[in-house]
Amino acid sequence: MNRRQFLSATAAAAAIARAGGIASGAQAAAKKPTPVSDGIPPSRRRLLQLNGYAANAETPLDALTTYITPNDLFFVRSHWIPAYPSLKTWSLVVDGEVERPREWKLADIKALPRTTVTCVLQCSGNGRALHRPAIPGVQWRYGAVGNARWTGVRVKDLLARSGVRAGAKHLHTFGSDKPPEKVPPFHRSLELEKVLEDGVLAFEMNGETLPQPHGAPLRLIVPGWTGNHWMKWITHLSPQPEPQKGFYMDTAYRYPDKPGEPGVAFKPDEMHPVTELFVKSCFTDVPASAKVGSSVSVRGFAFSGAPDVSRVEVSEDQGQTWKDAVLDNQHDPWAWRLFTHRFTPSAPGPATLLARATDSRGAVQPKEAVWNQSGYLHNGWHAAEIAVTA
Ligand SMILES: Nc1nc2c(c(=O)[nH]1)N[C@H]1C(S)=C(S)[C@@H](COP(=O)(O)O)O[C@H]1N2
Ligand SMILES: [Mo]
Repeated sequence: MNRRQFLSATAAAAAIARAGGIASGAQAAAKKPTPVSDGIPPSRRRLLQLNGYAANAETPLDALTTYITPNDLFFVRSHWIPAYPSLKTWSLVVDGEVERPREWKLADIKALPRTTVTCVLQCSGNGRALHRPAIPGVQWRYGAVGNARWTGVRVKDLLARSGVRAGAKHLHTFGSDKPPEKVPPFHRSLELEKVLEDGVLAFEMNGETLPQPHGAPLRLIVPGWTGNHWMKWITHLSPQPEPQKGFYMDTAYRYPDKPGEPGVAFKPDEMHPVTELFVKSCFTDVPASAKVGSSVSVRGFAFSGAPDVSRVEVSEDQGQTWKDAVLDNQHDPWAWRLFTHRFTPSAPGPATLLARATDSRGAVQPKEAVWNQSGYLHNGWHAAEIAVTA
C-alpha cells in the first residue's frame, strides 16, 4: 500500500510545495536557496517519502548527524494536503475563557518579546514500522525526528494580552488545514499548565522564516512532548475548562495506562493522551566495515521527554557489558545530545553495536519497546552492524 521512495531534499520540497498548492507569492519571492554549510554531503541530502498522500517523509539516519537538523532535511508529517494560509488574510484568533478575546496579525505577534528554543520534534508514531505484530499507519522507521532552533513568542506572553480566566485548564488549538469530506478535523488541546510553562508560537526555524510544510506562518512548539501537540498553520487558540473533543483527542494519540502483551488492544478510556517523549538513542554515522585491531568511530543522537540526557552507553557484546559513549558538549533543554563511541574490533565477522540512553530523571532506554496498538514512541535499543575483516 505504501509507496516508499527516496527523494532528493530539493525534489521532496518541490513535491511538498506542489501537493500543498501555490506558495504565497511574498514568501516564494523572499526564499533564497539555503547555503549548505552543515557538512552533510549532497549524496545524503534526501528524504524518504512514505506515502503519496499527504506528504509524509522521514529523514534517513545518515542525514541526522548534526546538532541542528537543516530545514531541507527535516521530516514532514501532515494528515492531509494542507491549504497553506496566505499571509494577507492570515490571523490568529484568541477566544474562550479569556477576559479580552482578540485577533492577531503576524506583525503584532512579532512585536512581542522574542524567544528561541532548541529542541527535538518527534512524531509519536516514529518507529511504528519496528513494532511486532505490525501496526497500520504511516510506517515510520527512525527518521520522523529532528532537532531545530525555533524562534517566536512565548504562549504565556501572547495569552497574557487576553487575560486567561482561572477556570481555563486546556488550550484548544486549530490549524488552517481541512480534511477531505467525512474525515474528522485535526483539532487538538493540551494542558494549559504545560503550554504556559514551555510553549512557544514559532515563526522562524533555524534562523529562516518557518517553511510552509512545517507550519508557516506560525506553529506551536511544545518542548519535550510528541509532535501531535505541535499544531502547524495555527489560526485559533482557545483556553477552555475541558479538553477538546473529537477523533484526534478521544481515539487517536492515546497510550494504554497499563500496556499489555504485544497485540493486546485497549478501549480509549483505558488510555491517556501521549505527551512526553520516551528516552531514546540511535546510531547515525557508522562505518560499513572495519579492521581487527584498528579503531573506528560511531556517532548518534539521544533525547528524552526529560530536559536532558545524562548518559549514552554502547555495548559491543549484545548487551552483556556497556561502555560510556562520549557526549558532545552542545545541549539545550529538550534538545538532543550527540554522542561518539570508539570501537576497536577484536575478531573478524559481523559486529553489532547497541546503544542505550539514560535521561536526567534516571529513565533508561529499554531493550524492547512497549507494543501499543497505535505504535507510539518506539524506543527499543538501536543496533548498528559493522563488517569486520582481519
Ligand atoms: N495543522 C496541523 N498541525 C500538525 C499536523 C497536521 O496534520 N496538521 N501534524 C502534526 C503531527 S502528527 C506532527 S508529528 C507534526 C510534524 O511536524 P513537521 O511536519 O514540521 O515535521 O506536526 C503536527 N502538527
Ligand atoms: Mo505525528
